[in-house]
Amino acid sequence: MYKNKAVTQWVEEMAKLTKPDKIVWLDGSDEERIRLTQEAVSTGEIKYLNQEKYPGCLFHRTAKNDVARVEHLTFICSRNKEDAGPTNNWMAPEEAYEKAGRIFDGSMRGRTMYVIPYIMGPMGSPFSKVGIELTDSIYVVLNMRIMTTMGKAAMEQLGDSGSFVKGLHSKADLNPERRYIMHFPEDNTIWSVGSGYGGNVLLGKKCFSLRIASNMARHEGWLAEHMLILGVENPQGKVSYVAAAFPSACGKTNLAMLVPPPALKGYKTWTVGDDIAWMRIGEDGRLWAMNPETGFFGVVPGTSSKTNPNALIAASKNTIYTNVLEGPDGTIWWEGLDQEPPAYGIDWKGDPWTPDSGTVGAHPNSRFTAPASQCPSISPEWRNPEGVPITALIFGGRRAKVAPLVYQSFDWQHGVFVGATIASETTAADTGEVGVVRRDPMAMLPFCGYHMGDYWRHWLEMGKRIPCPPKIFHVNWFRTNKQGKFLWPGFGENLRVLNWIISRCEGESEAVKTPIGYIPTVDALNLEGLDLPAGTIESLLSVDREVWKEELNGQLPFLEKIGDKLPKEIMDEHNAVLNRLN
Ligand code: GTP
Ligand code: SPV
Ligand code: MN
Repeated sequence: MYKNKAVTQWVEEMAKLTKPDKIVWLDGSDEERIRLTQEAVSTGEIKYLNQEKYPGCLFHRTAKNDVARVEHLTFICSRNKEDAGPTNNWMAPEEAYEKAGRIFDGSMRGRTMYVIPYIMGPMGSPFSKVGIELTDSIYVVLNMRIMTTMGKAAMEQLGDSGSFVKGLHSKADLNPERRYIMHFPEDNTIWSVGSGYGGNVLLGKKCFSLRIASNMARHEGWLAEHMLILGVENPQGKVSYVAAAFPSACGKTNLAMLVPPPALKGYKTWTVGDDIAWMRIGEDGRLWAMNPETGFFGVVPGTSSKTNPNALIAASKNTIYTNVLEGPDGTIWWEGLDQEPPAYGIDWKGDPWTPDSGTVGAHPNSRFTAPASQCPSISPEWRNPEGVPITALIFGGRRAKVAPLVYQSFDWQHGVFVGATIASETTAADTGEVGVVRRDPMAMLPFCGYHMGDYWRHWLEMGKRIPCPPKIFHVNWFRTNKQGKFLWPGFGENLRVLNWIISRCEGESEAVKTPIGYIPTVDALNLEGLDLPAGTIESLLSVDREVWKEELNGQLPFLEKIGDKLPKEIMDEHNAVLNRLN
């Protein structure tokens, strides 16, 4: 079946390096899934959850020093350092191959190497791309089965072409001192070693679909973005699609699965994707977005029947749970679930836990891997090979102060500036410190595989090439009051903001022009049935001139860091806001 010469040669070469006991080529069949699951269960790598309560669900705990992406160990290994830019770690390709190669050398001894051919994007779509991941982890195989179209279908799509992304992964000894996530954009190659955590090892996701794909997109004239894709159907049955970029653990999955509040009668929402969007200019001159993944690798804590019922249903069967609290009798629990915690359990570290332990049971970055097809709100268009046409692009972040609930940019160039300067408080999705405000342009700081200045230039050029570009907005669900409580109820109620955004694109709703952009008038937002304390909406929509001047000042060190490649247009927009404020 696997006659592809380029693939076999490369697999042989990698096997020579890693020295597995055997090589297993995966076909993606159910028989194969069952066999591998049983094998991983027999070694203790994964556990079956209570099959009556959670049919088809599995549980896995990663090493306690291996529970999130590791930005400080992630490298872009372009030939020229300049091409990785000032926001990425860089290593010369020869040095990187050598350094990681030493860890890969013999790392699969006594283990099996699994060959996972996979497609990012719908099978047969001209926009889909093939990758092959070699791994010594069954956990990775089982996750890739959910997150991508893998096996025979992918080899068929590849045919005898040599055009595929080469991904090599080994857990090696899971030593954080010997852990690297290396990207070689000029070779379409990813080498990941020493980790077993999703974002570091499911190579189709961030490594391929963002870091490598952003490089391809730049040269081929499209966009690979850290964006959810959502359709909003109005009571007349018209569906408008938005794509939104928020930094990791800042609400993409939640917005993608939004359930309309009862007060907004007749509205429906349709999930197309929750993390990644590949976007191209369509024949009709609009921007079309496609979700390259087939599953959700979602944050578990905070997921409840109140916040995200669709995620709970999507993850109720055939799902892999990683680093949640393990309760008695094959049950699980996490912080924020609307169910009492068990009287005792085993926490994410593998230690005994009770509700009185004073520590969290589930890691804040514990994750579910669930098939997208199981989501009740999954869009009928989610596998459309062309994708869906985008009406609005939305940027956002976690800002306790400063940013209003929503504002609209004046035009594409201003919108690119808004995206380029988004800032957010850091979360548990990376191993670094949590809660520090950092600039995270387009929510791509950890995922842009090339120079940030060139990336902004690419965005600016795309704007000139799209005949009917989407309008660009900014949202912030996380503004707090003096007591530190969220002012906006968020979750399903965010539809009220989306409706304003969509009607702005249709030229229908009211806004006030402010120095930072268009902000809704209080009456333009439909707040029917929402019981907010007096003055809340005014605070949410307020822009403090002095605070914004500070914000602009705070952008300068980051903009300076971009150096010579900082597009003049970005600085022009920065100065224009400053002038409007003065
Ligand atoms: P990644 O998978 O890391 O890219 O994260 P994500 O952007 O998909 O974030 P996700 O939707 O998983 O949300 C992360 C956290 O933000 C969860 O704890 C949510 O409960 C919380 N959150 C999401 N939406 C809202 C909102 O509208 N308001 C508030 N207050 N919290 C929210
Ligand atoms: C993110 O951190 O943005 C994620 C999770 O979606 S990971 O796959 O770890 O990157
Ligand atoms: Mn993400």
